[in-house]
Amino acid sequence: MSSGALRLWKNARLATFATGQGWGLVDGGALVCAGQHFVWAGPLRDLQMPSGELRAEHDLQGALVTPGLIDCHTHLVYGGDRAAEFELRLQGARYEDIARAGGGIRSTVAATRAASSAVLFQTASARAQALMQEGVTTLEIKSGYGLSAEHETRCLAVARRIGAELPVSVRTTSLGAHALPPEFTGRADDYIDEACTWLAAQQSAGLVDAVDAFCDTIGFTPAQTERIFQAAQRLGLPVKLHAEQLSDQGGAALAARFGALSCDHLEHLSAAGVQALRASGTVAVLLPGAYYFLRDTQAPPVQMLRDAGVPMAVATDHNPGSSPTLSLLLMMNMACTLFHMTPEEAWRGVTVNAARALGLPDRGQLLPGQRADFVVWNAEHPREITYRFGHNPCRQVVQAGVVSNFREPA
Ligand code: DI6
Ligand code: FE
Repeated sequence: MSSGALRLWKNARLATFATGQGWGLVDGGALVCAGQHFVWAGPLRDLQMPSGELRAEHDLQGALVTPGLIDCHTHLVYGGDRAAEFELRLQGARYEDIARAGGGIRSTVAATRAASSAVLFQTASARAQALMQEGVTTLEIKSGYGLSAEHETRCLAVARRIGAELPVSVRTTSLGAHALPPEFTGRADDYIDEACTWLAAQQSAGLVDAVDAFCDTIGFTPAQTERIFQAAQRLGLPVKLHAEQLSDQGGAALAARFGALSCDHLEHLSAAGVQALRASGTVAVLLPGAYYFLRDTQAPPVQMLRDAGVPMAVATDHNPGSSPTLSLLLMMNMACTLFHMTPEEAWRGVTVNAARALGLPDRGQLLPGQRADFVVWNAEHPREITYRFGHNPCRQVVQAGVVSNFREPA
């Protein structure tokens, strides 16, 4: 455990999300950080101050503190927007039909390739900051709008730069198998062959933490997805999957065979798919923003996932086509209203289970040894934060033991 200068936050109402303890509420709580980690998280009255210089002491006067929020599924780096496509959909055009006609993801690919890296960084970091204003301290960012060796690498480098320059942890995911780029029309297998070859260079440049694919009728087949997964597995990279969003392709069972960290979307997940996720310990990442914005009517099978004990996470899926939201707090409310998750499930979905979906066991709970990522709220109980919507009660964010933003109490 790191020692040295200590920082103390006292008189907090902690929601620790310790395993098996519900909210894990602790009144009169204290947090002590040494460097980037907690050395104490629990009742102030039980605190035995570790040795070391006490550099700062904050009295939170009873305010609620939770773990920092984790947005475990975003596509933050892209050029342009799809507001015109939204209008077309409102007039009756279907998302899949727009995609098949060369719009959709492909139109964002054209705008992304045309944008300079400076513009991609500036727009993506503004989006990251919007998420951080609500208490996000860890963020996953996928590529997938470059779809060539050069442009995928550029997008992953922009994602890495966000983690280097802003007070947020970034995990990068390579999503070359997001859509078929126009130069490969009619040659999806050739494209997959090529995309598999990019991973080693991305990995040696330190640009990739996991590999993802879009397995669906407008994406790639299970056989093509499997080839991407085999390439990832050869490099020792963990996999995730956009699975059963628009149709049931058996993607969850395929991903489970590869020990996937997560399967995401899952509106069309079957009972067999649920059992496959259970057996492999894969996290189900639910994305109410895309369900809402595409005006989907089939919700993911939350009760089956709950009954099977599959851990559930919740994320924004921020992207220009199907989920242009920048509010993880709103997604927590929607996970409850649209998917019938409980407020506590929604909270675990953006803390401890989101951490698991990223393969990060060092965060998501307020416990000694965890990273000192936490949020001070203008609220008395975490359930209030899932109840209101379009409201941001985030007062203060601490990331890796350092105060990273401050807002006066409302
Ligand atoms: N599913 C999604 O919801 C995003 N990607 C995917 O595979 C949407 C991407 C887009 O429409 O731009
Ligand atoms: Fe997505």
